[in-house]
Amino acid sequence: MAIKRNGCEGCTDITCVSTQQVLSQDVAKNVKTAYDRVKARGMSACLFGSSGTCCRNCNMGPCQIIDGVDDMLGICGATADTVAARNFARTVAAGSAAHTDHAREMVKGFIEAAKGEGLHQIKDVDKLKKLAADFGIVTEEREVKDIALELGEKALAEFGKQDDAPLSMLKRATPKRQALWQKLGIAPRGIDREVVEMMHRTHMGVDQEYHNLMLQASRTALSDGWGASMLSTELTDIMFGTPVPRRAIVDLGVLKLDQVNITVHGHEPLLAEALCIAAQDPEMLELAKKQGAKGINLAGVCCTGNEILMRRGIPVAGGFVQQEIVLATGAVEAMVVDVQCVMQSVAEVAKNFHTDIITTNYRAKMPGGIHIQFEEHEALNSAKQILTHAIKNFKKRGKCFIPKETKMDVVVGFSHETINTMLGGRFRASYRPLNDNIINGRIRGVAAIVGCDNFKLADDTHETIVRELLKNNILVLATGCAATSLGKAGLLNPEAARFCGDSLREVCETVGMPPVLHMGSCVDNSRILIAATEMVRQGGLGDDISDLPAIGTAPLWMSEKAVAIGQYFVASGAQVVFQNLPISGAKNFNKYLTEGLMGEVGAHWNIASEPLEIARIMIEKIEAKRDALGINKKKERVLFDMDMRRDLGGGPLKDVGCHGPTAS
Ligand code: NFS
Ligand code: SF4
Repeated sequence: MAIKRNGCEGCTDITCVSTQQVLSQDVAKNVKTAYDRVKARGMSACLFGSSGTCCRNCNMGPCQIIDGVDDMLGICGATADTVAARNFARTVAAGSAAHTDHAREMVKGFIEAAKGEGLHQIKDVDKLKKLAADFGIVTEEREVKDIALELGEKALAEFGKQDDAPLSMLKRATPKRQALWQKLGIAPRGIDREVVEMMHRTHMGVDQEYHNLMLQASRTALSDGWGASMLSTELTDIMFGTPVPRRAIVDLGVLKLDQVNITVHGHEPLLAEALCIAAQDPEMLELAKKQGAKGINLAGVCCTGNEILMRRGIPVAGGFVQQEIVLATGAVEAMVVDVQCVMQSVAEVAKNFHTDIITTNYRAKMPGGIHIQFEEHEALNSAKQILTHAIKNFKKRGKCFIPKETKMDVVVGFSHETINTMLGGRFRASYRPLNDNIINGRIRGVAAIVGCDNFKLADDTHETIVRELLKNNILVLATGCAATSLGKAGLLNPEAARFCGDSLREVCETVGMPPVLHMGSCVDNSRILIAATEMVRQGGLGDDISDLPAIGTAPLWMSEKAVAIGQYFVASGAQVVFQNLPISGAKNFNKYLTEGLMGEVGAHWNIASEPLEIARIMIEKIEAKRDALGINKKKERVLFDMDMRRDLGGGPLKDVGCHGPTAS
């Protein structure tokens, strides 16, 4: 049920229960949110902007192009296809740049950890050795520290690499995919280089052929997915531990009345990890006590929240669309932010309360925020300085409202490694049982639901799509804010098996796993690339990602990063469905993205505006892949043999004891 806000005539309908509860309170009555601003602006989005045909790449413009109308070319003669393709490619470049800069920080933090300097250590030595092997590093009879240092330096070199050899981690892709990238000339060479070349080629008067522009857009996106993001995920796991299934809670009810509430918002796990460690420091706990608080309650927002949720079980208060609402409770002493997806409005909302917005990264400051630079080389001290500031705010807390009832149990922490043991049991760790379940039809296929949420569209879009997929026995992988919203909807716990079709329900119940597997932050979409490749390698489902009965969607995409992710999925052979893309004003380019790419990379973009339509497309594409693989012939039930039952019974999920929404 949607509500209108108190005292707000024109507010948009809000379907999220915890958001409704907070905004209908007196304490939030002066808070203006993005929902209000969306409503106030109405549907007045610029037609040229939303259809992709506005160009301001030089000062002869801005030019607004109408496809097929001679007088409405750019001053330079640029056509609608060229302009839309350049804009799209720049979006991919910006998204990739965001992941790249994040990843670079992680590599630098990793090098410090390898040197034994600073707060963090090497936690996952097995994973370190595996990744080192991809970089051709000798690991036998060597100290962990030496391997890690060599790996860190080689990883850092991937960013500035100037030769034309492909990035080291591309070797992880299927042989067929690697050959295709080589043939098309889109195997990324240096991570930074691809973004720079993309910006150059979209400069006025350079690349004016949309197919050619898209080749570089693919190469740029691949340098993100198989380069920056994958490096970031892997090195973060090595440093902070590879996620394993664990229980946690999400939604605004995770805030605590009697504790100092500090929300961590943004993306880089170095800061968040340091805060987690500092929050357990006796000195900090003592300070909190002195201020009258019973403890320090850290809660995540957006992807930084997903990082510490996955590895530490720290609760997530909300996703992207709830960043203002978290503050509107009046119960937050400080929101500590770093980079990406932090709305400038949080500083405005905070003005209504005792809350401070603490910016911590020199790249990202905002008016009204307090800047305390987070120094990685003295991470603990930096983190304590930030916490001290927040804790001292506790006494100033005035009236507040925490929607205590709205919190949901989740089971999270499904790294690509976990999937090996999840269905495979402890006797034979592999993707074989997953593949077998897909081949025998119990699981029809795999859908990845990733990316943001977005004020322009209904909050429950993810839930609507996923429920439909589950009914159709499709296993769902989730990351980013999509995962948070599915968690809030109760779909990330094993009880949600009841929403599945019979055969998927049986699989989930046998193993005790949720039907929606939370795989992490948006950077962790690289885990999905690895998981998909592992499915191919296991055999029986074709010889490339493009053969798998698998598909992705980012239905509520907001950030440019989501477009970069979509493009690296497509260039890796996975179909994606988005709710809209700014390409509709360019006929040929639109057709190329939504059809033509298939002939080149074996996948293309799909666009559908309604949630159920998105689900329908996903189901149809998955079934079509099954037909092509010839695995739709045998429809009869295949009973588990003894081996399989034993394996399914012995998986690690049993140890989590994950059953039901019973958060306290
Ligand atoms: Ni992804 Fe994560 Fe959320 Fe979207 Fe932003 S936090 S990196 S971009 S909004 S999912
Ligand atoms: Fe106009 Fe061409 Fe300049 Fe773009 S590059 S603003 S289309 S003149």
